[in-house]
Amino acid sequence: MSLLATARFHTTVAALHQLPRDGLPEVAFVGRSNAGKSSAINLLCRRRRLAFSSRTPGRTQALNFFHVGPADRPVGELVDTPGYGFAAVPHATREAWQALAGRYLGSRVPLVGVVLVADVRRRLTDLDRRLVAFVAPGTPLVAALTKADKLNRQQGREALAAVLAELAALRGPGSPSHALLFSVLDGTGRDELAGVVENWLGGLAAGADADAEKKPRQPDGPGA
Ligand SMILES: Nc1nc2c(ncn2[C@@H]2O[C@H](COP(=O)(O)OP(=O)(O)OP(=O)(O)O)[C@@H](O)[C@H]2O)c(=O)[nH]1
Ligand SMILES: [Mg+2]
Repeated sequence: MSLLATARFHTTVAALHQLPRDGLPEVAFVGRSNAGKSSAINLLCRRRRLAFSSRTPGRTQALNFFHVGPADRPVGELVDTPGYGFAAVPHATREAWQALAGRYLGSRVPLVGVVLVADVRRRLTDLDRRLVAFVAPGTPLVAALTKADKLNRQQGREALAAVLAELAALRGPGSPSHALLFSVLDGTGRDELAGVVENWLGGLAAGADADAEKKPRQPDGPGA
């Protein structure tokens, strides 16, 4: 079984002090309200209603954590986050989320990667750019340009190229950034994004080498 197929609900977090303290690597899914974050998590994990997706924007109101890995020994977390940019959310709620998201994305040590989910038809919006600026420079980020089924191939290619260029400019050369087309309707990008997320989480295939220790860092390698 693939690592992501083992995903199950772990916990909901509404304030920073409630964040898990187990140190497991986390991959966060962020993006505008209704962009398709919860749908993307469900497709990656091959589950229908693991993360709740909905036609009602603003449904996800806190950080929802999902464990992956063997049942008795989770090896990582997927984190579904509240969408931003939904006008009907009260101002105070919006401010609270921005404070939570900003501190979470900018300083959370176990955060090993960020999936920015964006509607391919809108590309990146100002709110997405602000979000990208929150992410610590060393944290890798991939933009999943979802609802790719709504565009033809040429339009999709153009959007992808534009977002790749913009991310590179926004984040600078030292910050790993990538983008891909994605669709929950036809499965575009599913395997590529699953590979990226599993790689961030340590590349452990659940079961196979789940008992193996993580390789120690090269003593004289970068970051030693
Ligand atoms: N056509 C199409 N629709 C999609 C795709 N992904 C998501 N949707 C639809 O977009 C709507 C919103 O999806 P969600 O996954 O709930 O979006 P979200 O980003 O989690 O939204 P919030 O939790 O409110 O921030 C739903 O009606 C989904 O069915 C896609 O790839 N293609
Ligand atoms: Mg959601």
